[in-house]
Amino acid sequence: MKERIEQLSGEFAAALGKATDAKSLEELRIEYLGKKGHVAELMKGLRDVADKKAAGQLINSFKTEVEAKLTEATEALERAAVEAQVRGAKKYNPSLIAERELGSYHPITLVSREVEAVFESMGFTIEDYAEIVGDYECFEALNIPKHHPARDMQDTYYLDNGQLLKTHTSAAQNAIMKKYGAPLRAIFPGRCFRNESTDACHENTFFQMEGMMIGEDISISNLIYFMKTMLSEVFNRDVKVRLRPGFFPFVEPGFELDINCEICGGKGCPSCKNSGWLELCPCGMIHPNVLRDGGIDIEKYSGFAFGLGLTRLAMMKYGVKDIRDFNSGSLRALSQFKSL
Ligand code: FA5
Repeated sequence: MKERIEQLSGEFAAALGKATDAKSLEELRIEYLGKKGHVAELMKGLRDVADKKAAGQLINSFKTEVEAKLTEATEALERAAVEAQVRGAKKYNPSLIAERELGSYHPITLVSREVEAVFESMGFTIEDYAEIVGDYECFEALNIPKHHPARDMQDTYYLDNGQLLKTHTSAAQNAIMKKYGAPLRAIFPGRCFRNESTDACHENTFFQMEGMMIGEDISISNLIYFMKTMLSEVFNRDVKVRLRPGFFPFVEPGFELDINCEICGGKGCPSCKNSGWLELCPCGMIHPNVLRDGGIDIEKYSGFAFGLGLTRLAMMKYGVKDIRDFNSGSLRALSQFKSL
């Protein structure tokens, strides 16, 4: 009996090695485990054996081994079939586990993190702030009283309760001054909204990053130093910028910091409205009224603030010609930032 089982075991192993599909595995199962199969034939042979118990144990362990190996081979075949189907799947099949593509960060997130790292290394904290704010935070606390003509520069979307979608990250200045007092160094990135027509460099929903530094003896030189450091770190080289006077009721003096258009190299194109320059980061020394409203002692402290156009910075850094691509949701465009 023992010799016969050893012989069958060898034959089974050889046949299993050759069985490459479900049909041949099934044939093998019938040949060994079927009603008239080898195991049944061994059982019949028990009649003629003296030590029935030992022989029965041998037959059982052979049967268990055959069953286990057949199950293992069947499962391996099924797994291979599913994997092949997933790889070459043409039709939707809810039972298949689809291969998942890795996502990627949005370019605004990438550029925001870079700027955050630069300012963090210079001792700035990063603050988060609401997108829905009150008229006071967005305008009045920034020295823009009701009916002031400067309100015309930033039309927005109003809610029934009188609140509004913030037009600029400056809307957080007052709350942050009240939260920390002086001295302070903080940046606060955020989404802004404006009710205006869109074009290659204007969106109705875009990102800014506000920065504020308040302390004793803070001057325009500090402001220029921080702006230059941030831009050269983000672009990894010196970039051409120009500083010109700019009017914002919440700073005095105020400046417009423009960047040479990286899309056309300064020749003029739709991305820079054919001027060769793109308004990127208005800034200035914080107006005493704004400091006072924020609870800062204006006899002791002064400070600067800037409002970096993050979405425009991403345009310049990555050479994106049309700002509207960022909100397009087009994976074809956005997946290009995967490797950055
Ligand atoms: C402001 O929003 C001021 N709060 C900035 C500021 C902060 C000035 C602190 C002084 C001190 P402005 O409206 O220019 O300013 O917008 C700032 C930047 O945001 C622009 O230079 C531009 O880069 C970006 N920006 C403004 N409007 C849009 C828009 N519609 N689409 C995309 N980017 C915009």
